[in-house]
Amino acid sequence: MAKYAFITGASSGIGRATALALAAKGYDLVIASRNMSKLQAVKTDVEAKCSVSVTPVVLDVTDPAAIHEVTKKVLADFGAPDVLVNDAGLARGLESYEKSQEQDILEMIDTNIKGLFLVTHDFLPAMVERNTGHIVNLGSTAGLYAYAGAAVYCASKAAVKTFGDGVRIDVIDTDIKVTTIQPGIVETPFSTVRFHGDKERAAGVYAGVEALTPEDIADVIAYTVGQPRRVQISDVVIMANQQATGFMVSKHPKK
Ligand code: 8X3
Repeated sequence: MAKYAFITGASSGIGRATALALAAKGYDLVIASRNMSKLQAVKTDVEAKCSVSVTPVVLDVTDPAAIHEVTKKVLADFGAPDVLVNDAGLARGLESYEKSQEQDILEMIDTNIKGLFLVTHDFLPAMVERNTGHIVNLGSTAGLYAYAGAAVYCASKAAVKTFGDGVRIDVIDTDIKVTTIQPGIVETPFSTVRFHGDKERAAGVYAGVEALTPEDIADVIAYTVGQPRRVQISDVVIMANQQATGFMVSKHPKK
């Protein structure tokens, strides 16, 4: 097998775009998400454009036993990943914290924090053993700048940022790289998921804003991954042009 990337959250949004971008750079892929039919569609898209091998695997990162089962099989079949993209993540709700739902709080923590930490925990020993590999974690501008109605989401993305900084210290003697990508407003199914399927409300988030595209972020990830051995890009913050801080966007850009 050529170099390969393991990508969580790969069936849509930034994860899907990253699969296409890394395949275009010649990486074989193991793509993971909860939905096999969406993964199969990504595989078809990738294979139409690139001559790489694509292996879809069903994985719910909120289920530690499922993570262990999948990572064990992937390590046995493919060895340590050359690139691990921890993209699976979500926001739920945009209410004041006192009005937020416990289930939403737990789902964000289980996915954005526990899932990402455990996937990394399962792969890292084999990466250290091989003394190579690149971990790319999807944080957010929300992890740098809190905004109203998103205390837990913002805290979870701050955890991703700090986790990456900590792991980078722990692997300082190795050739392993750790990068935290912190995108601002990107037009993906993110807001529809946040609003529990309310597409109209989700569309309102992006109305009147030239949001980033998943491909904008995937290009940056591919650039980060393509650097020479000596270069470790630790963090990348990417905002839309009419954006400042986490959730502040202008819907009245100067003409
Ligand atoms: C998503 C960025 O600003 O839409 O992580 O919450 S924002």
